[in-house]
Amino acid sequence: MSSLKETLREKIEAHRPRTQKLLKEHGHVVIDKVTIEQAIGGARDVRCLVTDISYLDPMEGIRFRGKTIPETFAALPKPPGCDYPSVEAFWYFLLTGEIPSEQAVKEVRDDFRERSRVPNYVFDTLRAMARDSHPMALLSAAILSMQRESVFVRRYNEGMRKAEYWDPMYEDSMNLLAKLPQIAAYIYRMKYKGGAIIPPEPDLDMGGNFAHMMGIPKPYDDVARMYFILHSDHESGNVSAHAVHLVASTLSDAYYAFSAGLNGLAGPLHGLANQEVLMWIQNLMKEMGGKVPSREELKKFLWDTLNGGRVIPGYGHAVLRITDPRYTAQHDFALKHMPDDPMFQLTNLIYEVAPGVLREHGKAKNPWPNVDSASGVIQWHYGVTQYDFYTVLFGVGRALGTLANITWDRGLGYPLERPKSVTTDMLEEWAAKGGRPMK
Ligand code: CMX
Repeated sequence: MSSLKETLREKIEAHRPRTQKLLKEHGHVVIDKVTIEQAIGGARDVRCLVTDISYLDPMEGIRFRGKTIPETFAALPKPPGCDYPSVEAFWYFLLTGEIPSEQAVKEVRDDFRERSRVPNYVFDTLRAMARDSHPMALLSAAILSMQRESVFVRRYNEGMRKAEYWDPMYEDSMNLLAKLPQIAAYIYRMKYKGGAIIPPEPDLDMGGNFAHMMGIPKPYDDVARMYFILHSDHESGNVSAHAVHLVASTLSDAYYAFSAGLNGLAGPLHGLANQEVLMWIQNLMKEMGGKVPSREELKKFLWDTLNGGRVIPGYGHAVLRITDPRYTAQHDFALKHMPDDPMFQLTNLIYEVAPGVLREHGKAKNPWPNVDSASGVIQWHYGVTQYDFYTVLFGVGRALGTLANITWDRGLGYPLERPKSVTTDMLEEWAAKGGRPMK
């Protein structure tokens, strides 16, 4: 090992106890406006972001524009014969806070259709990438490859006034959203279906068209609508939403910003957890020789995971302290459409056993399932068994919330984001003094 790396290892190991001591003994000490624990611990609960698109209450879950998930599903127009609202209606609602008329939804759908042609170079880019690239890397690269299309960049270079920034951000967001389902479906068919691409069906709504391009019959169109809506937004502090907001705050365009958010979503503590859940369940089934585990066997598997230093994927949350209503919404869908599915039944068994184990383990502040816990099981049921694709579905949905947010960010002239960092020496000095007074 090089002396650089060895020296670095020594430095990190020598530094760790200082950070741990600060957290353990002085975590409550206030420095300016936050505690030492918040400064070191990922800014939990620091109220320093503003959005009106959605709000996450720890004890209730998400509200989109003031509406809970069931209220949102009930209020928005649905395509004929479908149980879930169209993504177009939801996009209108996220952007404006208003329930659109059927005519307004049709206009959004027509607008998306006109913007939906994906440039050929995007497909060339995807095909040129290594076949074993993760689908999230493919999706992020595809988005980035389209940056040259940015209307925002063109208008900015022409000398646009600040009050107009939201307009080309809206245009970029519409252009990106219109193409996203086709790009996602292309990645799926290219990677897992031998490149047998299904062309879009322009007369369908976004959810219907996505199901069609995936090659999966009804009710997968409703699965798509439900997924994209449920995964759209979770206020602004989560990594993907925050990354998009942060990058766009430099006046970077929607392509750069959304690609950055996808890269954050691809982490196992965030969106990739839906893939991890399925891998974890598959490992469990393998260990059980294919049979459904008993409660005791499941309990042991959960403990083995925790004792192996790993997290239980799909459980816990940085803000929520209840079962995630996005989990409940997917559970309700599964109960209606696939009650006898063995994986769904196993998910229910995990729900009965895992919270008790996590409580006994004593670390996770929230022992309840999050959005990622049930989502893979539904995909699996409809034949999408390639679980490394699941986060792409999350990503398509997440575009709705993040793009609505950065359009509003530019509309309200939110500034460049630039929090302040301090050094460990400073923290230790303030800890010794019992705090740093607000200036
Ligand atoms: N299994 C085991 N340990 C867990 C846990 C879980 N499901 N959830 C939290 N913990 C542990 C944390 O790792 C942390 O341990 P350390 O003190 O050793 O670091 C401790 O409990 C406290 O964590 P917390 O305050 O309850 O949770 P955080 O805000 O730090 O992290 C989250 C939140 C989601 C990353 C975490 O619960 C987790 O890792 N869950 C599993 C992965 C997952 O499902 N992620 C998806 C979340 C939803 C999404 O964004 O898509």
